[in-house]
Amino acid sequence: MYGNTHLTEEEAKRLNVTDEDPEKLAAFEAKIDRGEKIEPGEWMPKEYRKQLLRMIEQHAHSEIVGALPEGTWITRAPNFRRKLALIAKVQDEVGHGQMLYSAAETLGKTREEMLNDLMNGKSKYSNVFNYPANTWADIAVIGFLVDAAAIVNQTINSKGSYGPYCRALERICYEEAFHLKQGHDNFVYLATGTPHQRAMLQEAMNRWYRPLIHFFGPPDRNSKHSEKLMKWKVKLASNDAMRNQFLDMYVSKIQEVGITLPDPNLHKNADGIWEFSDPDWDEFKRVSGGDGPCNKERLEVRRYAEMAHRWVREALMNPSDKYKIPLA
Ligand code: BYC
Repeated sequence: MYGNTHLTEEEAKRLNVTDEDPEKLAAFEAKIDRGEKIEPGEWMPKEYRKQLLRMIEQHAHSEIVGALPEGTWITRAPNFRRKLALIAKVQDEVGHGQMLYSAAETLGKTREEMLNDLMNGKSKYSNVFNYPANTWADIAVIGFLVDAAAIVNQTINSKGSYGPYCRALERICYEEAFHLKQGHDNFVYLATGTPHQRAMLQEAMNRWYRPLIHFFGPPDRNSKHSEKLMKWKVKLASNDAMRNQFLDMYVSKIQEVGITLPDPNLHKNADGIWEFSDPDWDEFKRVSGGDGPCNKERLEVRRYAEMAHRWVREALMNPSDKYKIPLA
């Protein structure tokens, strides 16, 4: 055993904690085992901090980049009510990014450093936001199913071990529940609409099916970080378990309105586990590694926003005469 922890020497090596103080490590593990939260400023293993930061930062980037595909449809929403709902949703997503950047900052990296790493391609964000939103039906699929997938992931992980992340996730899930409802309403409206609307929705569903399967990360056998993250209760279910829960909850809701999924092998086996064809994990690697259909465009928009709005940040951070509006 490693010190008085529950870890074998072998496990301690895999978790990358062999240079940590075994007493402190044992107390940290006991706290997590009791279901208590770790709070900023408390002792934590370096690897826990590193993994948490990576995951929360990626999540924060996903929220603000994720606002872009839907954001492009605000000016083209088909009517006033849809436009209002979409504006509110996109604004929420950016707010989620802010909450998550604040949670990540408690781990010692500044917001500026995180945004720089997003723009220079060093940090990842969710694969799904590197696909185009070609038609209004894409907005229905994103609002209903990307948000549903996110809720599955976030509801599970909101019971995790790091206080600031869990509190942010609880608040995010509360708002995502509204996003899902408006997405579902839009999805059902198109599915039960004219033949053209149904065809448009089916075409969008066909394009989003694989990115949605990818959303939960690589299969467990290829997941690099799951062992550590699950050991420390940052992730409370594996990638495959979350993907399975999503399929369990949503395949029937898609099919009940007459929309099909483009995989003839998608079915639930006798053990209650969903099986599907190989969803092309090479595509997942390419897209999450920077070479998807919209990666360049997404990062260019972020860089432009950073440049065009620099003066606002400067005015807020360093109020000086330069930005004062002369009173008449
Ligand atoms: N996309 O070891 P693994 C939203 C990477 S936004 C890209 O299994 P882990 C919304 C992974 O980073 C909410 N990359 O990783 C917003 C790792 O690469 P690195 C989005 C992915 O961390 C606007 C490698 O693959 N949700 O809802 O144990 C509008 C190996 O993976 C992805 C989140 O961000 C991916 N999908 O588990 C609408 C959830 N998956 O870092 C909606 C927070 C994996 O070694 N994140 N990779 O280079 C998580 O829960 C976990 O990070 C994951 C992956 C389950 C995604």
